[in-house]
Amino acid sequence: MTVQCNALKPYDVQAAESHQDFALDVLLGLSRSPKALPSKYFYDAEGNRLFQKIMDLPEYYLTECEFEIFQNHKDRIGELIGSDRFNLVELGAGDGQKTRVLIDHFLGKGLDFRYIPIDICEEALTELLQELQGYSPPLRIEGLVSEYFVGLKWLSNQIHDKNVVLFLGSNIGNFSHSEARVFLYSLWNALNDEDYVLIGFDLKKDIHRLTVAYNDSQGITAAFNLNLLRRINRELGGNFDLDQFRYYSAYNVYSGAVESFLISLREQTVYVETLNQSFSFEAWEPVHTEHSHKYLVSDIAELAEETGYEIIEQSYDSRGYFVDSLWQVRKNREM
Ligand code: AVI
Repeated sequence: MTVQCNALKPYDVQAAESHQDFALDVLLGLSRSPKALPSKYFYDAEGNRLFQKIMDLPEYYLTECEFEIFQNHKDRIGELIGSDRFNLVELGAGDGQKTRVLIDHFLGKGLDFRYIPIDICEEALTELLQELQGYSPPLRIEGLVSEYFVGLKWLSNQIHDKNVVLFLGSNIGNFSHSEARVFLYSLWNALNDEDYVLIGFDLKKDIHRLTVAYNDSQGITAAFNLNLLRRINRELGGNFDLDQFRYYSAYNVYSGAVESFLISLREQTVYVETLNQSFSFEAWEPVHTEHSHKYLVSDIAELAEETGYEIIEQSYDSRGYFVDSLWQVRKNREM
């Protein structure tokens, strides 16, 4: 097994850069009105641990839906992807649990591939690589600690290989519609004609089901959001008092997203040492932390068409809550 974390640049360089990016994004996010912090910073080691717990919650249906889809449609997905040698690239791999259903199946069918998980969280990726070490037949694997867009740079160098890119678990939902378009078009640019992309979309559904999924009874989702303030305290020398903020989330029918916030419970000032800056909060002032967009089937068709892909297959779970959509890159030809 080759374990190659951070093939693009030495880790300390990238770590220093991402620390600076974090500081800058916190400065920008807390200086603007309304205040907002990017959800990509949820995923430090503790955030990742909390997200694993969210995926096991009974209310958070998304994970079990995608498991069911892979169990029931792995044959078809394997057949469509074909028998040529390929790179199985996973953007935002996390703990890779669901992907293992596909990996096991592909290995069992004798498909010739190497697995390249890419994730922003080094701890999660290291754990995943360790867990996959004992595979028999051996799995060829190379991990990359990076953000999606750095991952795309790596992909754009794989010009002689067939690539199959996994973007699962409704990660696409954390982009706005315009960000999703830019991301998918950048992915298209980095890929070769006829490469595949498998994307997990959470579909629009009963609003109660959506609301409950992001307001679990154990308060794990609240802790997941509040951990972002704890991360600012630890990494940037902030003095947020977590008891003075409350998690709030609701589905917005106009934006089609579950929108999450941390609300300041009183008038307060927070100092962040690395930024040498104080930020004032009014009582009940919200800080936007995340949007989780939900899709109509027609939105998916439009998105594929606009960004240069052909939809090959849509695989649904039995409740019709979630779809894994297999797309193929189309270049240099009329569709
Ligand atoms: C990672 N992402 C798809 C999750 C979502 O559903 O938006 C993150 C999450 N936020 C709260 N619960 C789960």
